[in-house]
Amino acid sequence: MMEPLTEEEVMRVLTEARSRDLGYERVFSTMCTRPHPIAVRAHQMFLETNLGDAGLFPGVAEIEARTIRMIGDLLAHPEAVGYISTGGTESNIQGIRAARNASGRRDGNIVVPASAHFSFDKIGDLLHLEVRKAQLDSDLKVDLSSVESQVDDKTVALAGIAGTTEFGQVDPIDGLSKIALDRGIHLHVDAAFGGFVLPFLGRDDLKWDFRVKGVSSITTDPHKMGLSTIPAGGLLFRDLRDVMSLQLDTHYLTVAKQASLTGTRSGAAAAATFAVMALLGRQGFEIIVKGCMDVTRHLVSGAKEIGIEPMIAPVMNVVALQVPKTPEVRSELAKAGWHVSMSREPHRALRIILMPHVTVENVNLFLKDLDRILRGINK
Ligand code: 0PR
Repeated sequence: MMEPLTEEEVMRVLTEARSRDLGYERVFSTMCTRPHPIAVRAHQMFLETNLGDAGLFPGVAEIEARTIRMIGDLLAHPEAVGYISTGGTESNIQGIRAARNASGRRDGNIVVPASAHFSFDKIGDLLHLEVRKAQLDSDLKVDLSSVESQVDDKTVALAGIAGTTEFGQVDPIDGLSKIALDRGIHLHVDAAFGGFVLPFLGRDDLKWDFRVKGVSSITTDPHKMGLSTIPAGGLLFRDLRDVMSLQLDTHYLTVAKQASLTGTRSGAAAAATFAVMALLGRQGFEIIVKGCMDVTRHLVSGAKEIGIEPMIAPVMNVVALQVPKTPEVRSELAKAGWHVSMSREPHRALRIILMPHVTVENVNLFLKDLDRILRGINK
């Protein structure tokens, strides 16, 4: 190992490295943001706690249980059971793993929308499940007849997305629920992004949470729009039975069983999530989400003024702008300091997430640069 450095030298190395990390101001490609200050305080307080051996940390274990109740309440099922995971990937893996375990199959498949996050491909690999992708309709929602045509006796779960990664679209969860109930299969809703947006939009027409009968599990990430610290994911099940299908004996820990994927896991993330949710309450999140939606509408109307249309009218604070030569435009934007991403083919577009750190001022500057770049490209 290397010779020890002085504390000052260590800090110099870290400070230099940190100075090369980007600030969030011009990052329009991320679903993360600066955590709320109270989340940072809570995180620091609970840094050394480990929910993987919860008997040693009953204080933070109780905080996690209260956090799950608050999230359950947001998802219209306060009795829901689950835990604070490391993020959407772990929550999706575990939601589907519970379904697979309950089915008793080792040669099954899952049917997910073509718009599903790539974590579902990891699931196929890890759990030995065939991942069948159902087509999207013209609104970029999953097409129910395509789902139906792919379901068979080996299907262990369906997934629907409430807030797709690339378009912010919400799948017809009630339609998926009907198929799941008819067939007696698990329906997992990936609301990794939408879980902390949709409840605050005041849109009763969007039905996607536990109010929909066939929904068995939901992913919802505090480290995205929940303003918590990384790594904070949420996984909630309607029934305890699903959590039990994930449990293994731990043999020698202070708790006899463990249902989480990771062993050692952060109590800090749970405390941070609790802190933001308790401080902001529903009203606080409504204000934040309204702010993001105002900035989203501002971006879309500004884009229209320079002749650019979104793929769909934004449902939440994710916008896919249709521009010519998308990869070129994206790299020209990067030269001007703007970080945006792209949606996949066949729905290629500039993908922009209007997180709470994105301001109207920066959207205006961005649009100016975008206009200039497009004029150059069209020449
Ligand atoms: N499900 C959905 C719908 C998602 O959008 C994401 C992540 C996940 C699951 C997986 O969540 P974790 O990354 O927490 O495991 N969506 C973002 C994306 O792929 C993740 C992200 C965040 C990427 C910040 C980049 C970044 O800078 O765009």
